[in-house]
Amino acid sequence: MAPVRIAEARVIVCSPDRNFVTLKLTTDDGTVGWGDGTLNGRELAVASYLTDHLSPLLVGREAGRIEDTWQYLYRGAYWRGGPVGMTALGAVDTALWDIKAKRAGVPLYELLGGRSRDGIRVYGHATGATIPDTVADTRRLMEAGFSAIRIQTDTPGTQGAYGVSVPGQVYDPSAGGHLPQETVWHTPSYLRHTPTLFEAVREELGWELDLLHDVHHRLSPREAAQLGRSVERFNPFWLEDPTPAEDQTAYRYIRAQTTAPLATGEVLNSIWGVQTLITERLVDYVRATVVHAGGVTHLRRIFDLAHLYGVRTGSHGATDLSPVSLAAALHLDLAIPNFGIQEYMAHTALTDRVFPHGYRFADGYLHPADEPGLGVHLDEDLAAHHPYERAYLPVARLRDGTVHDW
Ligand code: CS2
Ligand code: MG
Repeated sequence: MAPVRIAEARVIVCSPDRNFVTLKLTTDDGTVGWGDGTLNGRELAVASYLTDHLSPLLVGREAGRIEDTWQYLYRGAYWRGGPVGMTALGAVDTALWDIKAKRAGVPLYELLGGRSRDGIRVYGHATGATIPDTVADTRRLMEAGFSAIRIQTDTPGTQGAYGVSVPGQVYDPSAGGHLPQETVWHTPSYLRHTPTLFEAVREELGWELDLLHDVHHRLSPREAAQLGRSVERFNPFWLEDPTPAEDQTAYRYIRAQTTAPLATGEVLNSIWGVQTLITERLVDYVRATVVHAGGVTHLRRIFDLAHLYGVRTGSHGATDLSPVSLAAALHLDLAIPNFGIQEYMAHTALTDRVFPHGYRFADGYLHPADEPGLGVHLDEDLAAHHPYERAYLPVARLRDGTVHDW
């Protein structure tokens, strides 16, 4: 029987409330596979990498040779890795796994070892301009069924602390317009304020709830150690990205100074980028994702390495990762032995309409679709009504104007 081959590779860039890059692979027997290629603020770089460089290599290839295609595109680039290349490769890999599962007539998780759990525990996002606002938002999410909640609040003395959304709106830091929004950051204010946020939530809502917090790359190792020590008594589930993640050895210092659990990896895109963090047990959770870390194939490798060292998963799942990426993440999360938790920042209703999907939220858990493949697709007719709009992530500056990590 002749192998099924890729007949068409198409990239759709659309903006249903925010920009997404989606790869559609179609085989010569008509099977369609979908992949997310969204890189927030640099979307068109991935779209071009896919359209201008990878698509000509994909048409005619056997769709079932996923590993061979991964190695061919990764090593064949010579200039391997990096966020753009690994996001493009992630889109191809995810689409090929979608095709393979559809042709096998099973949900993707069945090809990844089957269910290791019934559902995927997720964490929600409580935000507020003030601590009372964040406490109230945390209570709202508890009542919605979340047992793990990330808490973020504005910090007096700063302008635009990370993670605080406009009340009633889905959090999305990418502002439209022709230049990035600029925010003002002040670390001493943040180090003073954050423990009081944890204290207020614990006092008001108790100790059962798992509390997460995203530092978002903004501290030095010493400052991160100080923050860790100051919140240890509130039993955090994790402190995320305490320092810029690419300096993996900074975590040696932080780890030695505090028992606060640590999580990082959302901006890292290969097993080599998390190798030290995992093999030296410098983190408790690795946050790499399907879309930015080379797809299902490579992310599984990262998770298996993490399993060897007692590190659990906690994949990134913000609104700038499309429902295609989230759907794929859920299948992997369902099968791996060292699942920790999955980030779930619900998309807007419009995004959900443009990306019809079968995954569903219930009582603090997400459940992947049980249909063959990923259980998600892009409604191309609807998507065509929402064209790309240039958008950037913000840039942070210190009070003296120095550019800082946003
Ligand atoms: C954040 C993200 O969800 C998170 O943990 O770090 O919201 C991140 O800021 C965005 O994905 C950047 O595009
Ligand atoms: Mg984060």
